Amino acid sequence: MSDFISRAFGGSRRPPEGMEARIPPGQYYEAGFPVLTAGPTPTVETDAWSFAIDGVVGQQRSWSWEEFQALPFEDVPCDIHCVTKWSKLDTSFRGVSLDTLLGEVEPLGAFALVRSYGGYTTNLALEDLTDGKAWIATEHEGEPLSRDHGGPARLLVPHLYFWKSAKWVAGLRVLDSDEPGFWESNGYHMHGDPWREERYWND
Ligand SMILES: Nc1nc2c(c(=O)[nH]1)N[C@H]1C(S)=C(S)[C@@H](COP(=O)(O)O)O[C@H]1N2
Ligand SMILES: [Mo]
Repeated sequence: MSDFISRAFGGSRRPPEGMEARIPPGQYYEAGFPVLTAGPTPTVETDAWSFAIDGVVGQQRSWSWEEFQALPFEDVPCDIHCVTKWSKLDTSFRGVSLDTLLGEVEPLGAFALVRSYGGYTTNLALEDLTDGKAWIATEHEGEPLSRDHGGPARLLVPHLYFWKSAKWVAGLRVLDSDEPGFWESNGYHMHGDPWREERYWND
């Protein structure tokens, strides 16, 4: 009966047939695109936006919006997984690979603390940001990224829980050691692999 009701209202939490294996343990299928933001949604105009890499690097660098547009963009088809248990399959973004950006600064440390306009931070190992695993995305499904979803630009790291994909991204600092960001200081896992259910500190 409850299954009938959820189907009747289009709210089935079951993935379409054949896609079950793409839902990590403990997650459910979400057809929409929920918005999850801790705190207010910042307004970031493209002419005031820049992306900067500093910290332990050979040379620090920043890109204005205009400079960023001249970089090579890639289409990124992907599945995304939020720690609040929804997974969205077969979505797509367009952005610049972190390989391109980090390739211009000569990183000397193995970790990064990513920062956003508005103050959000999250930490990642550089090995989770390189080799075609992470992008600075400015489009979602062919449209400019909406403000709610982090526009004008967000980090996209589809292989980790989506809290690592910082919205309204402003830059990253390369570090010698792994330092917790906002959620990681509040009980969430330092790494966040959805296939290993790395949700909280002791997972
Ligand atoms: N700047 C910023 N980035 C953020 C967050 C946030 O609160 N602020 N929330 C994170 C969390 S917990 C998730 S699940 C995703 C949600 O992205 P969405 O709102 O586009 O679905 O953004 C992540 N990036
Ligand atoms: Mo999340």
